[in-house]
Amino acid sequence: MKKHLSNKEIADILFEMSALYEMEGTPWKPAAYETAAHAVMALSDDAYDLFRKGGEKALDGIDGIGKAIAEHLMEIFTTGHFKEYERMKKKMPVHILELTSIEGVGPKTVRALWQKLKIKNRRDLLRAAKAGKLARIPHFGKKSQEKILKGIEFREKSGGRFILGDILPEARGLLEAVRHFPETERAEVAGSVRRFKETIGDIDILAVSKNPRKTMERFVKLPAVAHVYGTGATKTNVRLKSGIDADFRVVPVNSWGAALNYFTGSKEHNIALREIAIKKGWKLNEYGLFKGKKQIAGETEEDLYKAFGLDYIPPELREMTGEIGMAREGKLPALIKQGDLKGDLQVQTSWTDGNASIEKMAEAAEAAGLSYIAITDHTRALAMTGGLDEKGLARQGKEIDALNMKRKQTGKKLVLLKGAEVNIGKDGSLDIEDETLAKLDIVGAAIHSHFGLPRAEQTARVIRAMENPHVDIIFHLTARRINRREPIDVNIDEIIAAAKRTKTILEIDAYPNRLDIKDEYIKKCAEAGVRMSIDSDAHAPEHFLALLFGIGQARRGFAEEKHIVNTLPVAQFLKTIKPLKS
Ligand code: DGT
Ligand code: CA
Ligand code: CA
Ligand code: ZN
Repeated sequence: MKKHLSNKEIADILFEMSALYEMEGTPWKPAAYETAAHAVMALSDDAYDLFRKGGEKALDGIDGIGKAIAEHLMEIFTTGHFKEYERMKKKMPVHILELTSIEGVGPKTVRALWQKLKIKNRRDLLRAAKAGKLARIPHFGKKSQEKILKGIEFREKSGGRFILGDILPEARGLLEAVRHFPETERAEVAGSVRRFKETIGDIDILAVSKNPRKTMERFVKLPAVAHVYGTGATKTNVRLKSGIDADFRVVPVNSWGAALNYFTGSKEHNIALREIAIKKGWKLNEYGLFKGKKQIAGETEEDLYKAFGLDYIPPELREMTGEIGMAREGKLPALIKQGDLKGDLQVQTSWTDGNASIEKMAEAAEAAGLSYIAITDHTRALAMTGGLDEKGLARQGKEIDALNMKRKQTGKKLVLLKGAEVNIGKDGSLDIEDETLAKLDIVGAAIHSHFGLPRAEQTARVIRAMENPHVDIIFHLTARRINRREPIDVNIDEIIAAAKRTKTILEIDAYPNRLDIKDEYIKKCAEAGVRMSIDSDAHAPEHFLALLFGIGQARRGFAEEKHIVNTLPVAQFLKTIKPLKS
């Protein structure tokens, strides 16, 4: 192992450690390593640099990294070894993260696959599943075998695209590095990352430089760069250590706006703009907007849109879903912005499958700038998470009351609301009695099983849950996991009509591999006047950061502040939400 690992490489090792400990059934450590991995992913600085400048103290000081793990990081940075990791990997020499990225494969399965069938990676697993060998594994039936086959197929179909949540920290890290080069005059991330698309093919970065050649030299030497495909005075293509490719371009200052616009895309949006130019007898390319030889716009994106007689179109809307017509008529929505959320309506704690206490989650949410959160642990039917029954919810309610009192007395602002993530059964029934639901501040209902029901049955199932007068929100409606599990099949127009009739909120789950409901459905909800919420679905204190992706997705869905209920302050929110259903 090298001493100087990138944040992504460190995080991967920590994720592997978490899985390895889980295989061994070690208590606590899996959660601690997972939290630490997320913490490293969320860092804006290189962990190695932090260590070089601030020693072990700087590592220990990172939120989410405890003393023991800080010592292990120091071991890597000073010796190039992580003895405990190496010992465990020797016993289990398999591609853990590649295998666990398949739906239906957890750490315990990875261990059984290795011990019984010597399966090391996805290819081995595919071969074994096709040959029907998985049935040899304890507790494995035909059904699990089929599920794994489906998971692998789905994974391969997604064609190597990366989840935005896994990429954004790295893209922003690269951007920061480029901005710090002394020759850089300006720099920006372009492409699908700037449009906040849910999956990313490659990262595109643009810069203006006083010395393009020098800038390129510095870029290829960045620690995140693993391989250089090609480099020239204006364009460099590399593969990053995380496995994604990046395109880096240096453009002339007069062309900045035109280049940023061109390389932000989408391609379809670009083509539409170019057609407007042609109709007017102009020419648009990545160097500018030209009338004959004369550049008439393109120094900034703003002047470019203005020259076309269009309002400025935010990157998230540039997908040819009506944005150009709206910009022409001055009818673009005033999109919800980062920072507009005041509450979070879906938070899990160590009462079920979250990894932190209610109090810890409250602290983290307050630090993230929120002023209320609903505690929505899982319910009875999700026995594997320790789902709460009526008595459990009552006990939790008492703890929340006590915590709110204590927080108030100590001058803490954030308010805790009582809630639950109630499970929707196969027939649309709920696993908690109405009497208990009536006592909660907020009830979310969600699907966690029977993903394969036919459309009519699946749609009726969700609608039945919405018809329960206590259900305020449907959490992650389609239950998809991006790159992992297909969404359930529902008739979205019927669901939206029912949400409007029953005054049920539809959630935008901000967790980066859910983003559920997706942009297209958000737009339909906004048009139909169905209210939405943006929730983190946090299972750990650092997960509140995910709200960023929910807001990005909401913007892609043309949503404004008024469409999202948890932009309201808590008193107004509570006053609004209950009468909705009565
Ligand atoms: P990705 O990387 O697949 O997630 O998606 P993008 O949108 O980042 O696409 P990428 O990286 O291939 O190209 C970046 C932008 O460059 C793209 O959004 C629009 C522009 N672009 C690329 N190829 C073409 C093209 O053939 N025609 C036009 N008009 N624009 C293009
Ligand atoms: Ca791209
Ligand atoms: Ca590209
Ligand atoms: Zn959960």
